[in-house]
Amino acid sequence: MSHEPPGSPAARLLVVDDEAVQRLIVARAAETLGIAADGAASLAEALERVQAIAYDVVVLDLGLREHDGIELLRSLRQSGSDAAVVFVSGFDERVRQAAARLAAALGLRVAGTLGKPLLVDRLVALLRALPERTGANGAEEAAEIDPALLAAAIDNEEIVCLFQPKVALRDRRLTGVEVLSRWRSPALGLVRPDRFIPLAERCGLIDRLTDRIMAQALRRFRPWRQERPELTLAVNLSPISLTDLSLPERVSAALAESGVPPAALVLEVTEGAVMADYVTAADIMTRLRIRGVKLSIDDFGTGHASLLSLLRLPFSELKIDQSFVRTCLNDPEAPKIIRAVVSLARELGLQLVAEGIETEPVAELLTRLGCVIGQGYLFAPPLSHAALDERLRAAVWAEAVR
Ligand code: G
Ligand code: G
Ligand code: MN
Repeated sequence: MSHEPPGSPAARLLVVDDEAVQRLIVARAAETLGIAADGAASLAEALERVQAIAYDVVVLDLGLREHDGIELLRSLRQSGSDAAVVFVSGFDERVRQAAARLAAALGLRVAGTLGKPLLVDRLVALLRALPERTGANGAEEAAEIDPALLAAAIDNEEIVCLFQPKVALRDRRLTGVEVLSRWRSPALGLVRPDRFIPLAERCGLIDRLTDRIMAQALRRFRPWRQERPELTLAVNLSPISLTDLSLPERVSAALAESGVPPAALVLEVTEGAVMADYVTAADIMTRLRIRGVKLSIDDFGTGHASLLSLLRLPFSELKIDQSFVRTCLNDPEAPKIIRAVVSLARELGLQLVAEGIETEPVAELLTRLGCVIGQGYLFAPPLSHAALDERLRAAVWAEAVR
């Protein structure tokens, strides 16, 4: 319980609990692992400490007097902390799970949850297996790429389209593909979209990039569609694109150029993109729909959109986010949420896609819950056009995925 900065590189833990005995139990457990432990008896004390010291672990009692402990999560995040969080609570498992989800949503690492009375062995096990560091709030991000390099790459077609299959869960039939782009840079190697898309957005290159990706994807897609008229092509849109009133014309031009019918194209947009400038987004989306293009809500359940505002827009598809899919076997809440989304989609006539399916048991549960279409590593990762071509031509799809 000292105020000195850590004298050694050993891990440092903060236990926040209003009961002195609990603080002592946690501190003793930590010390057996060589982890230095500080204690805070109140939220105020904890806030002061996390601003001063970069903790590796915070063990947080959710039932602090007059406070809910959740406030501390926000402060941790704001202070740039990279601490892993362990929740302790006498509340039921649902409350602990909700807190854990909140922390994860805030970008904090969750090490686990513990009930009361505290089982020291469980705590020690959690502390031994702390989740990997993400790098303090992304502060250790890779160096900024020169925008001129990206601009040249766009013109030189260094940005390539990969295609991830969407399949009907019942018979594993291919129903469409989603375009996920990659930058194959001679200078930088393979660059992932989470690195170059935000850069393109900041540097005013995103429209050019989107046009190029769309043109390339449509060109690749055309022969597949001619062979299999039921297939759709999904392209992700940047939120910036939903502020550009010329988007519908640009999309129509790309479609006309490629000879792909508008109904084969699905544009995926996230909740956040829609809510940033709702009126403009609604304008653009309505005009896209009038032109026959389909719209999909991507990463559904992760944004902060008002459900009503979202569902009044002319969407044709809803993609339930990977986070619900991945946890559906372990998190007792997830199947309930999925079932509710299934019935919502059904009522509104939206096609429902479950993303991030990695295992057969997950696919089976989702099918049972009423999901019709799935996407994920179980079926296929994002594939090059040549690889997809091969599998389509060989007609091995349905057998290969089982
Ligand atoms: O496939 P991957 O893990 O690398 O994709 C990471 C993120 O980048 C995803 O959120 C995906 O939607 C986004 N993304 C991938 N390709 C594109 C693209 O061509 N345009 C836009 N706007 N986003 C993309
Ligand atoms: O944000 P969006 O849903 O467009 O992006 C999909 C992202 O998910 C891409 O980065 C893609 O590479 C990734 N992805 C696709 N299938 C799986 C999967 O089964 N598991 C995981 N972890 N990621 C996946
Ligand atoms: Mn997507």
